[in-house]
Amino acid sequence: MPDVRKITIDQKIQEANDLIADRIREKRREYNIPMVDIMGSVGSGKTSILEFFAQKYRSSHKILVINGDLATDIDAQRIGRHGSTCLQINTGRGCHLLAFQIESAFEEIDLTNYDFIFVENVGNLICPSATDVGADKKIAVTSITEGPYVFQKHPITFKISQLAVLNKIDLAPAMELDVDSIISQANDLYPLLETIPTSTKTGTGMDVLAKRVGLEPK
Ligand SMILES: Nc1nc2c(ncn2[C@@H]2O[C@H](COP(=O)(O)OP(=O)(O)O)[C@@H](O)[C@H]2O)c(=O)[nH]1
Ligand SMILES: [Mg+2]
Repeated sequence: MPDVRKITIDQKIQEANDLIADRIREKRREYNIPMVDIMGSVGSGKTSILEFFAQKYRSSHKILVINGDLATDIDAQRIGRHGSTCLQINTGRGCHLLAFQIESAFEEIDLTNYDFIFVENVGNLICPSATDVGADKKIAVTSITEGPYVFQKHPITFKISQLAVLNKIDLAPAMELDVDSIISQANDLYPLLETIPTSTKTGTGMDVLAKRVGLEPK
């Protein structure tokens, strides 16, 4: 009889990650700082949303952004210009952030200086959904320029998200797409998920989004 053993490394790595994610949540509870993990394809508007918030809430909130990117610090630089602190994590080939990277980022800063943390995860709508980075909420951002099928094609991502964003609605006429019908399609597919239509260019929906993520005006 051959000695064949199945070693579930993936599960162990996942368990180790989840322990760190719980530790992150515990630490944030101590400091009373909410944290939101923003997922979405490259170009959907994640950084633009964070720039909008950094600018709008710069005098009322102390926002920390942790940016995941394969190789550059372009997004951190963009957001940093609006006054938020940004910590850049380059993942190389890693298609999503891991909890230990967030925990290491926390070691670089004094958490008492912040009252809200955003994580901009690595740009894609698949891998980040599988990993807990210790946030309170995961938000899935898609945009009208990605076409009408994104909600259908990413069931896991939208099922595990607490909130979804359909960004770039100002471009709906150019895309010949109807925002209401995409939103109602999303509502039919994921009845428990709220999908907020936004445009970072016109500001449409951005106040609703801020409220839902917990960035209340102080
Ligand atoms: N027309 C339009 N362009 C947008 C909107 N939001 C972002 N963009 C543009 O889309 C491009 C990608 O946005 P970015 O925030 O870098 O996306 P990310 O890769 O998800 O972080 C940039 O050129 C933005 O100016 C929007 O609501 N409307
Ligand atoms: Mg970005």
